Amino acid sequence: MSIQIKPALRKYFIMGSQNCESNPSLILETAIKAGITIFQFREKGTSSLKADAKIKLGKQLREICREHAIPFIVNDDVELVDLLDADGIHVGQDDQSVKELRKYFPDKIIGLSVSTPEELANSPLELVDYIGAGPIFQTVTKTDAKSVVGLDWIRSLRAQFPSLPIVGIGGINTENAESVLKAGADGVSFISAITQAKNIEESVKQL
Ligand code: TZP
Ligand code: MG
Repeated sequence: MSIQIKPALRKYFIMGSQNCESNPSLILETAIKAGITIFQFREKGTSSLKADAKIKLGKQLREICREHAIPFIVNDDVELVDLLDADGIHVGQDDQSVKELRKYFPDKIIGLSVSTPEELANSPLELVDYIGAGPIFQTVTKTDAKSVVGLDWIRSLRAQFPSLPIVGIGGINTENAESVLKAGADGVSFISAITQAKNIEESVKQL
């Protein structure tokens, strides 16, 4: 399956069991039926599943994505990418280097988080398929998130790289998603906008 990355970034749902107050598989299925375009399995933090339980949930979510032809990305865990036959991996600046990842995964999607001009200068953009830019707004979901960068970060990236696939992240919700797209992002990524939504269908449509 060859994936067109820009349209896939449009509604990028990220989630792990630690983000969910009900069954993660049901939340994912509902979000897919409502129109998300890509999914990232991000099982991370103190209350997240570990070892076999993490793999078991990952396999379930992977299968749901496969059934609906939704690209399945794994956060940061190279072994899990292989185990789950993921379509790609997303890493931060302090994770495994993109150069190593690209050697190991010549054909998979690689996404990289970029939050500052310094990080940008140190990022091998020619080796990644997209970048995650943020946190655009204040987030309560990631306790160790970097400082808020605002919409100007998207505008600046877009001005420097007219064709780079960019997805915004951090505090993006039904109210502010459009401003992220208008600033130049190809899409919006979100956790709590869906995992905390009163009505997942309505929220995915508005994002
Ligand atoms: N990286 C930067 S902010 C963030 C991540 C994983 C959390 C996004 O969660 P939310 O609930 O959409 O603000
Ligand atoms: Mg990471």
